[in-house]
Amino acid sequence: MLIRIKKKSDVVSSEITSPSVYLNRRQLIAATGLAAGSMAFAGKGEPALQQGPGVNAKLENVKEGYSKLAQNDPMTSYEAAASYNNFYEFGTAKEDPVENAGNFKPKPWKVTVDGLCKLSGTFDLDEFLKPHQLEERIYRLRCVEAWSMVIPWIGISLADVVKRHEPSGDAKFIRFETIVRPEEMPGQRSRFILPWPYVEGLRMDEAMNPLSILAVGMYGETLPNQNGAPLRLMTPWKYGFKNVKSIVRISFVDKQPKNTWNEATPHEYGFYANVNPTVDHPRWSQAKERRIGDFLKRDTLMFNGYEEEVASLYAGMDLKKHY
Ligand SMILES: Nc1nc2c(c(=O)[nH]1)N[C@H]1C(S)=C(S)[C@@H](COP(=O)(O)O)O[C@H]1N2
Ligand SMILES: [Mo]
Repeated sequence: MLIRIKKKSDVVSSEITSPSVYLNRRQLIAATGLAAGSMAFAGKGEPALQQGPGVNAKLENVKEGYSKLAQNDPMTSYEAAASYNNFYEFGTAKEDPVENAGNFKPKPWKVTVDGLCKLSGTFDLDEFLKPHQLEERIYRLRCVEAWSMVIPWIGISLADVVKRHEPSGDAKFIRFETIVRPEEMPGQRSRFILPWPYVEGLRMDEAMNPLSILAVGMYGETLPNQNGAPLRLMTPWKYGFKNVKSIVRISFVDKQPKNTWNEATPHEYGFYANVNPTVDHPRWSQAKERRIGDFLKRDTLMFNGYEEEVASLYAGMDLKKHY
């Protein structure tokens, strides 16, 4: 089922410029190597960069989906979106994921759906995705660190996934878990970085909101490893850390799940993590952000600009308390 919401500020796919084809020398070498079917650059000083466009598989049968961009809010280049990442399983520096994720194997992949639902089980990714329509969604991504991007994701509606697996009335939250594979994810060899696995959660009504998707691709192609291949969450009104990558388990639960960053530093990161320019991080202001590629900072928008779509979910809640 395709949910389409048309708003005056929508931009249709045909108006979107193609991803930047600029690649630096190292990326060009890696991309060429990969395109020729060679993984020879892995482990030889040149990381096997999963850089596109054209390196990852092109996704077919993608519907033009909901996209809400302010005018003059252009897309981030593919190069930036695929090389400036947070994915602590591969290291804590922004360039670590692209450099260390080359040996990660997102295929074959299985997803377990369990907990309070009728259709539970472990599914091959293809089987899990098959009943659903792929859609393109161009969303702003606002990291809690006060930088942002605009990325064209391809994914499936999370609400459709929920409906298909038929949660019981007791299921109030969904919990998502990232894969644990320390042999392929060097960051996971240290438990001082974060407690593994990385876990995130949503309240059921947040999961059912039409903006929530499970992404399998970006810029027309399957996700690069560093962006959370092969399956990651995307909730554009929340800080980036909610958008858990490389998901292997989806559980329907009755209690609010403990999410990783809240466990790690509860006074800094909560469960809701809604983008809110009026609630500062204890160590910095959230009023402004730097769009990657821009020089000047811009104002951060309430709910990252998706207030119309999601504000009603939090009616009556004190957002200073539920940060
Ligand atoms: N498993 C896992 N998921 C994760 C993270 C992480 O470290 N591990 N980082 C989060 C943070 S802080 C952000 S901002 C986004 C970044 O997504 P991107 O690299 O695709 O832009 O992923 C989120 N998902
Ligand atoms: Mo983030």
